[in-house]
Amino acid sequence: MKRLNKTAISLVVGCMGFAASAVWSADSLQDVLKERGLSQQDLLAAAKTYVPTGKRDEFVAFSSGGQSGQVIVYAIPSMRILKYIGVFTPEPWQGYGFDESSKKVLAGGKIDGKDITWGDTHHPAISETNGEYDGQFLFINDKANPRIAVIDLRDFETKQIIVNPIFKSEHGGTFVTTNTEYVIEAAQYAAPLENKKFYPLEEFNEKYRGGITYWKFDRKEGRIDTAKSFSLELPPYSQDLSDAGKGVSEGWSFTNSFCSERYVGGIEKGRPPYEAGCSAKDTDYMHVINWKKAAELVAAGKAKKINGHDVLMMETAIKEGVLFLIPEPKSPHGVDVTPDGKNIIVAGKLDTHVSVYSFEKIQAAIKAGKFESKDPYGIPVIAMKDAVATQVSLGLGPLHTQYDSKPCIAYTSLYVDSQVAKWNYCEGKVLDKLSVHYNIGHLMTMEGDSTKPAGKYLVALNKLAIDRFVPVGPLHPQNHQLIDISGDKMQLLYDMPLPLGEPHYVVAIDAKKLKPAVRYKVGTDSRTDKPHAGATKAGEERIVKKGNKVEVFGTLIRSHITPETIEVEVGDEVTINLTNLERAQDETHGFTVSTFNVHASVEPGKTVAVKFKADKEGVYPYYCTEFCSALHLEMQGYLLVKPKGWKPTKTTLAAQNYTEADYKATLKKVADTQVIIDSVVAYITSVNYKDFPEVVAMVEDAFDQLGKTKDIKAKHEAAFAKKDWENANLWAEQVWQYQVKTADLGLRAKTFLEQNGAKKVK
Ligand code: K7E
Ligand code: CUA
Repeated sequence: MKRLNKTAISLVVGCMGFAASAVWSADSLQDVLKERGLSQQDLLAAAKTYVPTGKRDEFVAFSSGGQSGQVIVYAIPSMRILKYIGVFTPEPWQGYGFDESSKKVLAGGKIDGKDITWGDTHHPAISETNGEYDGQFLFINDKANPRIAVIDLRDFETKQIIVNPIFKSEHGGTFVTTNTEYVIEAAQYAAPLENKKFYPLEEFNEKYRGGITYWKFDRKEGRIDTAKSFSLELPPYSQDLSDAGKGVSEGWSFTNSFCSERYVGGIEKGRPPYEAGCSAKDTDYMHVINWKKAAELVAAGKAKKINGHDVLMMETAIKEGVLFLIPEPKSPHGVDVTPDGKNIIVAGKLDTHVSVYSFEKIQAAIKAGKFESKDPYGIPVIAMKDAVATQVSLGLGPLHTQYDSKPCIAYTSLYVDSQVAKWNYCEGKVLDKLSVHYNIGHLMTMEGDSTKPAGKYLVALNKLAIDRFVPVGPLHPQNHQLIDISGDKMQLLYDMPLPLGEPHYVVAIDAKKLKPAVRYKVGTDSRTDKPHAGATKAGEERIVKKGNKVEVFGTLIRSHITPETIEVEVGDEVTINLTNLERAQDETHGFTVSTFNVHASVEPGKTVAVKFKADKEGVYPYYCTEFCSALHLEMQGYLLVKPKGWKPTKTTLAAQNYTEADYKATLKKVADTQVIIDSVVAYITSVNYKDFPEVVAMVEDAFDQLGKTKDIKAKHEAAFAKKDWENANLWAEQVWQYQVKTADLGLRAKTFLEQNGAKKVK
């Protein structure tokens, strides 16, 4: 921040007309401000968010993509979008849902045997170690079709989707326990827990249930272990958000509810709607759960199997003292445990107050057996006065709370007021309010739900954008607003339109904690993290035909696909395995075959398979879909689907007319290019390039490319000896192609070294 502030100050000083150095004269800056109608405040905000080319952001945010079923990755403070991660929904660019391995991941999300190709994602969560973000995994839920996904942050790919075996919808997920032992998922709309079981709404109180699932996360495998996961049966109160205890409250979890009235609306039956009946009472219930003890009870065999899944029934949970309720005012939404785990902050949507619950008081009441009543299911209810430390009136429609790096400081979103309230939960004091645009839902501070919030910035996730952006039709973009929270007063910095919605929650991590890979180990199946059965080494490309099954073992490297012709018979089942042999950073190749609805994104080292039935005779070009090199367009081939029993009548390809002069001209081009390569190599080896791992990788890759010219040189010389000008010329051209790739890499390495202060070595 210090650095940014300094930049900002010098810019402001510059625009005030003092002598300014360098390229931007005071006049021109002044002109720009005037021309664009910008204030000094705007300029300061711009300076705090602008990240110049080549520089990187400080935090990385993972936003729910709402109904898109994806995750949106963006950077803070620039708010530049970095990636969309396909999660519950196919994502064509990444081949997600168009290649075999990713189809399997998506198939994990099938419900009752049917594909569900959208998701209502709400709450992403980053894996934690000792309550701090560790940057290894990301989890996210699907509210509509109760599912959870696991994303590995080594490659930002979705690895697993699992379906909740007993819920029909959910909301209070995903939230992780302190060491990511469990991923919490709470139900939303009550329904019978048994699958495909009908009970009439008249039996709502008896047969409909809510619940919470604790998904066991196996960190070593990087997957949820469904067999070791369990749920807790809960009353048919609409369970809402959850949070895991930390510090003193570790081992416990907290889940809100609304509509604890258990109201069943029905305008068509003359009954007032849900919204009336579900907000009639002054309070709903917070569920307080000792998950550690619940897990022990399940391990001791005290759970009941429902749909093959361990469920700890309410009766057992009550008897064993793992489940309690506390009233909370009125239609609560967010429940957020403070970084030290001592307090739980709850906001009631229809109440101006936030309530600060004390974990210590809750424990004292439980120990003393001090309960004010029992709910209709026999769950002990702790009196609010025995659990609440303080209540603070913040404004209309308080929803969610996040924490600052400064002790006792919290930020709460005020939906109705369209404001963010900054307040002190230890002293119960409001400190500042800032208007946002408009109707804020969640808000998020950097690592703000961990035990070590990083402060600095806050993002307001506004439900409405209304007038903020150039109109794009009745469906507006979402508006994420960046707010500077480093000072006493909050400062609005930036409006980011998000074109994918509706995002509910977002989490942001210090960028330095993320350690994503730049390439895969050659032959990796990225969706299983294991070697791919179709992995192929250079020179071992082949086409294997067994009956009507054709399997291609191919490779990709700039700028060709091997094989370049695939011949099958109509009706054959075709599997094309492709391994990207590149080692250079960002040398991704894409792959598709015309009209067969397959696509693969093959990053360096990855192996991907696409599969389809060649059910129509014809000629289908295939090609690389990523602009990977100068000869990218030539990275092509033909799938020939022949009629059964077809015999060729013509056996030679159309001839070209190359001459000796063509061959000589190509040789000259080769020699000239070699001069460039030699000079680049001379530069690189004259400096300490070995101190730059990025350059070492590029140099290795460059020599790989150049190494291939040896055999090919032998081929053009052999053709030359036979006066076969066509082959002599074409093989010489191929030598040149490898040289071009070598030179390209070499020049990139040279530029990198020059820009990063490489030093001469003797
Ligand atoms: Cu939209 Cu957390 Cu699902 Cu609140 S939730 S706003
Ligand atoms: Cu490979 Cu384009």
